[in-house]
Order: sequence, then C-alpha cells, then structure tokens
Amino acid sequence: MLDGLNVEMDPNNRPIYVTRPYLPPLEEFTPYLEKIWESHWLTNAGPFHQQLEPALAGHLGVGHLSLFNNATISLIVALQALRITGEVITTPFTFPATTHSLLWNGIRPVFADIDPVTLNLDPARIERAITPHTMAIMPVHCYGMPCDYMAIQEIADRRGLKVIYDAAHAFGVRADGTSVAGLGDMSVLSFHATKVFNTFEGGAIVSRDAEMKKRVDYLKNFGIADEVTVVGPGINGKMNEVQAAFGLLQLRYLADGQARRQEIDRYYRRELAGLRGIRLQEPLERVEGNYSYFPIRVEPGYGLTRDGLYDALRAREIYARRYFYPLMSELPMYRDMPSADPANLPVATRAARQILCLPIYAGLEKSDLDRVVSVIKEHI
Ligand code: T4K
Repeated sequence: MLDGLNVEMDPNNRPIYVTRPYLPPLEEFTPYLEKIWESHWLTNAGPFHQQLEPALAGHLGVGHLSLFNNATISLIVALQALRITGEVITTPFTFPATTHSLLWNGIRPVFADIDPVTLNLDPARIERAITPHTMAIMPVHCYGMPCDYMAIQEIADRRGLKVIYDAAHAFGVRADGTSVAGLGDMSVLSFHATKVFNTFEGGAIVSRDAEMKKRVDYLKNFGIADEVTVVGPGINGKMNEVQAAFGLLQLRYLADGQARRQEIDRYYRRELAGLRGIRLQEPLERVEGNYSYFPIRVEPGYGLTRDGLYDALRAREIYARRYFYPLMSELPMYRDMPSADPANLPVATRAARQILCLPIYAGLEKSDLDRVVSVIKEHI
C-alpha cells in the first residue's frame, strides 16, 4: 500500500532544507497533552500559558513579556498599543510580515536603506527619512544580527519617535551583554516552526513596563478587561495550551539545538573561507548570536550568479533560500511609494540579489554539510 510511510530515502540524496524544527522526543510531550486532556483547558491564558510567560521572560532576561499566536499579529498589536499612525520608517530587507503590519494599521511605510555589513537599517538613512508625519521606527535584527540600537535610540529620543523592533530572528541574542529582546519601546519575537525556539506557531511582545504589558494583554484578547468591560478594539492574538506546553518542553532542549547550530556555523566558516566571490557575514565580537541563519553573498568573481547557485543547489535537493528577495519595496503594494525607488535603496537592492541563506539546523549531518559545500566549490 502506498501510504507514504515506507518510502526509502537515500541518505546521500535526502532533501536538505534551509531550516528544520528541532523536536524533543515525542514521548516527552505526551504527559503535557495528558494534562491538557484532563483539565479541558485549551486556551485563553491557561496553566501552561501562565508558566511559559515568566519562564521565557526569565530565559531572555526581559521584564514584561506577552505571549501571542504568531509574530505577525504581535507586530500589528504593538503598533496599536503604542497608538502609532502616520508614517513609520522601516527596512525593505525583511519578510512581508514587518511591512504588512504597518499597512494593516493604516500606516504608511517609509523605506530607508540598510547598512552593508549588518544588513539592518542604517541610522544615517533613518535620519534623512524623517518627516513631520513620522511617528516611529520599525527596524529588524535581520538574521539575528543586532541593529545599531544605540544610534537608533539616540535618533528616536532626539526626534520624539517610538521604536518597535521586529526581533523575529533574534531569540536569545545578546549585544554588549544585554538581551536584544528588551530593546526599544517594544520588541516582537517569533516562535514559528522555522525559528530557533518554536511553539509550532507563536510569538511575543516585550513591553517596557507593566502598564504597557497590561494594554497589550487586553488587545490580544479582543480588548476584554473583564466579563462586562471591553477597553479597546482588540484582536484574537492568544497562544493556546498545546503551543505553550510545547514551548515549555522546547526550553529544556534549546541549548542542545543551539550548540549544534554553532558547530555548523563554524564548519561553514572554515570550509568557505577565502572562496573567490563568496563573502560571509562576519560575526561581531560584542554579540552573542543564535546561529539561526547562515547568509552568504554571491559576488562577481564566483562562477555562478546567486540565482545560478540557488538552482545548482536545488538540482541536488538542497533548498537554500533567497531571504529576502524580492525586497518589500519591490512588491506591487509598495513599489509606487517614493521611498521604494531603487535609487533610494542601493545597498538593499544589491543584498537582495546577492544573498543566499544556507541550510542550518540541528538535524544536519556532516555528510549533508559536505554535500552543500561541495556544490558551492564545484563552481568557483
Ligand atoms: N518578521 C520577520 C523578520 C520574519 O522573518 C518573520 C517570519 C515574521 C516577522 C513573522 O513571523 P510569524 O508571524 O511567522 O511568527 C518562513 C517562516 O514561515 C516565517 O515565519 C519566517 N519569518 C521566514 C523567514 O521563514 P517561508 O515562506 O520561507 O516558509 P516555508 O514554509 O517555505 O519554510 C521554510 C523551510 O522550513 C521549508 O523549506 C522547510 C522548513 N520547514 C518549514 C515548516 C513550516 C519545516 O521543516 N517544517 C515546518 O513546519 O517563511
């Protein structure tokens, strides 16, 4: 019978993805599910939710964390909670969720160019994009590389702007000894299946104080304060009990997954060092990274274009990804905005055409990594 369970897979040819979730042993999840079945408490800030919130805040070293069903809704709610309107300065080099969260709030995104080294918003370009309508800055710690947060905060303080960090890639990242998740007026994390810490789907907002966390918590639950009081136009952003339970279990396995990613990062750096036309993003000394992505730049001098290498890898069932191509400023809903002009975004435009994210996840074997590297070396 063809039930899909008995397919033999050649280990030298099995598909290699850009990422795969790191899953704890299944039998360790069963007791959590049994508890949920016993209690009949499935969602709406249940017991696992109540345990995971402080556990994650403690793990990340932040004060006021609110769990969500995903990072996209978290971004939308963060903008609501801070009552942002008008224009927000943001990066074009990101995933659609960042920019779309602005549109969902009726806010006009204003694109500013990125720094060629960090691939994050360039503070000098932020300054130039400010108008009388600007209310906030929404930077992204792309690939978990921290933004120039001191310069961004200095601009925000001087110009009276809010800062909402899209920290979807930055779970566990520390810069100058401080958790990146606590920066700005708010930071948003993603716990999607493809992230270093996952709850299948999930996310969180980190607020600056208890008062703001309370507002966020109302907003993620339809604005409901009690049975007869609805204080705002909230949405359904709640994380359910199965997700929260999985998060608690994941926390126990995080260090193992992280250690393996770090080894893979080292392997790539060793194997790809000095290859003509292949440039790596150098880690910064003051940053403790999370090894969630491994971007390479395919430059003139390499034997293939970035897309040529992407195709060559695919032909061998290696599914590297062109994060983030196309740029958000190239999408039909944004490209007619004056700030979307490629002439305004030369660094981002080049990055979107040169960067390829290589596979990095705990389940990769040495033979998988050798396969990736050998395809890259075939074309130098
Ligand atoms: N802000 C930023 C900067 C983001 O990058 C993202 C999401 C968000 C905000 C929004 O966060 P959430 O609302 O999702 O919490 C993936 C993820 O779906 C997305 O969450 C992530 N960024 C983005 C960078 O990557 P796709 O379209 O590349 O996903 P997909 O389905 O092609 O998956 C990529 C690879 O992962 C697959 O080839 C195989 C592997 N995979 C995927 C899934 C879903 C698995 O092995 N298992 C799985 O369950 O967006």
